[in-house]
Parts: sequence; C-alpha cells; structure tokens
Amino acid sequence: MDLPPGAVHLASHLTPDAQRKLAAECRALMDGDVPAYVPVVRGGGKMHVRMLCLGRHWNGQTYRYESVRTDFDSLPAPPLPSSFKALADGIARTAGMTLDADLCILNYYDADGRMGLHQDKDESPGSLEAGVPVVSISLGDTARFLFGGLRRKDPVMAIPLQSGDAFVFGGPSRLRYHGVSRIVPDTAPPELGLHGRFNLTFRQF
Ligand SMILES: O=C(O)CCC(=O)C(=O)O
Repeated sequence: MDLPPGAVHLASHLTPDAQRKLAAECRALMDGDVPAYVPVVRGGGKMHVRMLCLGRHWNGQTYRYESVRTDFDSLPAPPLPSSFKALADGIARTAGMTLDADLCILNYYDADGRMGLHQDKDESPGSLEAGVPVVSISLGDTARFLFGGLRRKDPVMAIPLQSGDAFVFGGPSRLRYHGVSRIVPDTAPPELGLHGRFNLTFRQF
C-alpha cells in the first residue's frame, strides 16, 4: 500500500520476544500504582479504550498535557521508562526521522475497543510545526487502523496493524487524521497471553 510522504509502516518490527517483554511491561504499568482508566472526554463521552499516559498526562477534558491527572484522580503521570523511549526514538530513526520522545499514551483495546478519527495536535506548536513524528507500536490483536488526510472529510485508507508492527507519521503527515475502527478479536500471537490490543504512541511534547 502506498503511504503518503512522512508515513512509514514497519511491519513485524518487533521480534516475538520483544513483543512478549513489552506486553508484560504494559500490563504491569496499566495495573500499577497509577492505573489505566477510561477517560471521559469533553462533551461527556467515554472513550472506548483504557488509557495510561507516561511522562506527561493528556487530559481528555482540556485536551492539554499536564503532570498530574486532574481529570481523574490527581495522581502524577508515571515516568516514561528509558527502555520505551530508546525503542521509540530508534524506530523513528529507522523510518528516517528524529524523535526525542518525552511521553507515551498507552491504550488497551478490548474486543469492542475503537478510537474515532482525530488529529494528534495537543503537543507543543514547535513539535507540530517541525513535523516531529508520532511513533506507534501495536501489540496483541490486529487493529483496523484508519489513516486519512489533513481534513476530517478526506478519504481514509484502512491499514491492518498487527502485533509487532510500528507505524510512524511525521513531516507532512504529522497532522493527518487517524483512528481505529475495530479490533479483530483472537488474532494476538498466543505467546503474548493477551486478549485485546495494546497500542503505544510516543510523542515529543
Ligand atoms: O491505536 C492506534 O493504533 C492509534 C492510537 C491513536 O490514534 C492515539 O493514541 O492517538
């Protein structure tokens, strides 16, 4: 599939071993002292994922980043593990881009999980203007990922993101609309012991 400039799909980028290790770390973080939760966004709708932000917290009411979760429990966002950061920065390099990730939004999708079309545009103006990429890593069940244009109404392509895939969008693609229309249940590699899907998106504020 031909992707637009600035978008790179690295299929099967993570080895099965790396996937297993990362999935275990994601699970531990999500059920840790600062647990994942289901954000309620502006307008009152519940998101269809469980979310945990690392490094900085994205507030679903204000659409701003902050250090503590004032839209939920006022707990501090856990730090971004250095191994996560190194992985994401390396993936950006592999895709020919530069990222100095300082935050990660970790989402868990169950069989009914999804995410509407949106732009990632809450990072700093400097980061957005420079086209610093978002690096996305998928683990577990396959997602039907939608990747559109710079306007909500632009046509979208549907890209299956499988466990171990990385997807990078920066430069002229940084503000493209994207989302997840559905999860394909029971497609996770059995050795992950994961029902559902983790997605990690790394950004540079
Ligand atoms: O789950 C995905 O593949 C996309 C996640 C996403 O769009 C986001 O976190 O902003």
